[in-house]
Amino acid sequence: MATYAVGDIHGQYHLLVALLDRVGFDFKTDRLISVGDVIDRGTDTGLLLEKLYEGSRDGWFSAIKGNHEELLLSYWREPDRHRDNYLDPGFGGRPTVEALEKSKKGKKLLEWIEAWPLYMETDTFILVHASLPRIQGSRFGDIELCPHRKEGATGFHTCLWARPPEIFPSFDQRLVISGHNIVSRPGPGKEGILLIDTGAYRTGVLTFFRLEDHTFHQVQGKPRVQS
Ligand SMILES: [Mn+2]
Repeated sequence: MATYAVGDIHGQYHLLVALLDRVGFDFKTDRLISVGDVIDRGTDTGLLLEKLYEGSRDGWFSAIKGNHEELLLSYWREPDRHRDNYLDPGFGGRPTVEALEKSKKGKKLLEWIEAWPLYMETDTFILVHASLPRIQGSRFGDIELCPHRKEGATGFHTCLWARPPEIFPSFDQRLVISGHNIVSRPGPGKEGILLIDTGAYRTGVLTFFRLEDHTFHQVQGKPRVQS
């Protein structure tokens, strides 16, 4: 039995399938946790979401939210307000919207994504898409702050949008595992933070980190993105 954290997938279904195969993933006993940004950019976002939704019902898949999931949900609630940002080709929301509109399960998939938490924790790890908040010493711990921490007028959530140098380790010595900030080699970008997003949608490299033995597993292929 193994638990894998996977970096930002961004619709690269074929890379995920190849990597699950490479590690010999056992769908009965192994677990896969996404650090967010499952959707957008990739042409196969719809297929990916349907498979992972089944995976969550079967118990082998779970995910935390990324900034792309947050903006999708904002767009769904207030399309006029968020259309330009979400559907901007640089952000890549269009294939997700098209897939959800086409899918019979569209509404179910959205409700499922809405239920993804902002972070997950174990005795030794904390998974958060971008970063834990910087504040410490309040009556909340750093993790408890995550759902509450908003920045300024933009409303951007630190846990989902933070960029270096504004990324912070846990204050309780647990290892933080994050995506969002692309690295060419996965590993500790800064003490106490493990960055595992290898930019699959543009590099074709998707990365798993196995929690039990701290090993990295990768596959390289051709990215499939909407042109
Ligand atoms: Mn991100």
